[in-house]
Amino acid sequence: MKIKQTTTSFVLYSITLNLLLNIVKVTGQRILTNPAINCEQYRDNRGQLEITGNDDSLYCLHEHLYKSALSSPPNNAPDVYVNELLQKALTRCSFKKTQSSELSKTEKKTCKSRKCKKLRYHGRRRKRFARKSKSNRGRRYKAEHNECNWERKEVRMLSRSEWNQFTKRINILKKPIALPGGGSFIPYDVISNVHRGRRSLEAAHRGSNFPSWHRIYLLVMEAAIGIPIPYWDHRMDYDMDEPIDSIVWTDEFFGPGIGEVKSGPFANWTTAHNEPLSRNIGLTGSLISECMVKGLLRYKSHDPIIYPTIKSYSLEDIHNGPHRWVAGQLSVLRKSPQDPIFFLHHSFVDYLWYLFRKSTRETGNIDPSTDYPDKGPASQGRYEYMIPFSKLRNIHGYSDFIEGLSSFKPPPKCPHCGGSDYLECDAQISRCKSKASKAVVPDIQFLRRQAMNIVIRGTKFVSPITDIRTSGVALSFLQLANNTLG
Ligand SMILES: [Cu+2]
Repeated sequence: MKIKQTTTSFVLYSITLNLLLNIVKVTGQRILTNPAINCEQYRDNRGQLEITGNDDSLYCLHEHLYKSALSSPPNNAPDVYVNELLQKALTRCSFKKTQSSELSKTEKKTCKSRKCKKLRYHGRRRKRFARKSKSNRGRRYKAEHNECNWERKEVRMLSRSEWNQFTKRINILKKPIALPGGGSFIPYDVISNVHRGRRSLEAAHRGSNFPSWHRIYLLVMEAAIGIPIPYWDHRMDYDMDEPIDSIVWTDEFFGPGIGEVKSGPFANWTTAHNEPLSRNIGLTGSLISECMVKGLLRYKSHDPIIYPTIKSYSLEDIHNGPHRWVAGQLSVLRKSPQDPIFFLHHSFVDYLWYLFRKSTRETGNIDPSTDYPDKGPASQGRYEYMIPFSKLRNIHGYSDFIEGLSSFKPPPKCPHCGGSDYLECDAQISRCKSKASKAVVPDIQFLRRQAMNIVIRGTKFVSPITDIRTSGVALSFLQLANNTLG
C-alpha cells in the first residue's frame, strides 16, 4: 500500500515538474508574480496608478489595467486595456487643471491652506522657468516635472541613460505577468497585436487615417512605458555610403540587422507569433531620404500626401520603404510592431507629419486639424469611430490637441551634430550622418544566407520606392529623385 502511495506521489510530482518546465520553455521567460510589491505606493493624488522611476510601478500599472479589463464589459480585455492606456495618454495634460480647480474660491483668495501654498509655489516656479525656457535650468525643470507635452528625440541624440531606460522599459513590457485565475499576459504582445486584426489594419492603412491612427498608437505605447518614444531619422543612415554599416545595427542600439536578433537590447525575443525576432537589412525597399522629405513638404494640403496619390508618393508609401528595408517581422503588416524598431520608425513618420502640418499652417490657408481627405475604406470615414480606439473618431487623430501631447527635438545640424558620439558632419552635403559601426562582421555572405532561410510569413508592405543600393534594381538615382519629387 505504502509503495503504491509513494509511486503515485512520484508520478504526480513528475507531471507537475514537467508542466512547470514546459511553461518556462513556452514563454521562454520568468513569469512576473511578485506578491511582495506594494502597488499602493505608486498611486497619485487621484488614486490612479502611475509609472514612476521605479520599475515595479510599470508592473503594477499593467497588472492593474489588465486585471480590471478582464472584469469589465465588453468582454474584450485587450481592447479595453489598450483604451485605458490611451485614456492615460489623453489625460496627461488635465492633471494640473484638476489640481487647481480642487481649490474653493475662498481658498484661492486667501491661500492659507498648505495645498494652496504648494500649488501657488509650483505655479510660480513653472511660470518663472517658462520665461527662461531656453535656459538649461528651465529645460531641466520641465523634464523633472514631467510636463504633459513629451519631447521625442533622435535616437542617437539620447544620453546613454535615456536609451537604457527606454530599452529597459520595453523589456519589462515583454515579460509575462501572471493573472489571478491562472495564465498570464505579455503587455508588449497585447499592444503589438492591436496592429494585427483585419479590422484594425483596414482602419489604419491605405487612406486618410494612416497618420492619425499611428499617432494614436504611439501615444498608447508611450503611456505603457511612461516616457517618450525616440525617433529614428533614416536620412542620417541613407546619406552613408553603406547604410547597413550604421551604428544603429550594433548592440549599442537596435542589435544586429542580419538574421536572428541574438544580441543587443532586444536579444532572443520571441514574438507574439512565437517566432524569433529577426531582420535582414538592406536587401530591398528604401530608407527615407532628405529628397523624399523635401518632396513631401512641397504640398500644402493633405490630399496629395495621402494614399492613393496620382502625382507623388504618399506619406504611407514613403513609410513602407523602411519596413521592407529592415525586413524580418518589420516587413509583414500584421507582425511589424513585434520589432520595437516599429515604434522608432513611426515616431519619425509622426515627426514628418508634424513638419508637414506646420508648413501647411505657415504657408497655406489650410487648417490641418480639419483637412481630412475623403480617401480609403469606409472605416476611415472622418466621423467613424477609430478602430479599436473607440474613445475617438478618426478626425480626432488630426486634432491639434492630440498633436500638442508630443513635441520633437529637431535632428542636430552640422558642424557639431549636437555633440553626439554617434553622428558626424558630412561637409559635402552639410548634413549630419550616422557614424559607421566599428565592429567587423566576420562573414556577411554567410550571415545573409542564414537570414534568407528565415521565412516570416504574412502579407508584406508594398514599397514602390527602391533604393538603388539594395538589390541592384535597374532604377537610376535620378529617376528615383524625379519620382519622389513627382
Ligand atoms: Cu501600420
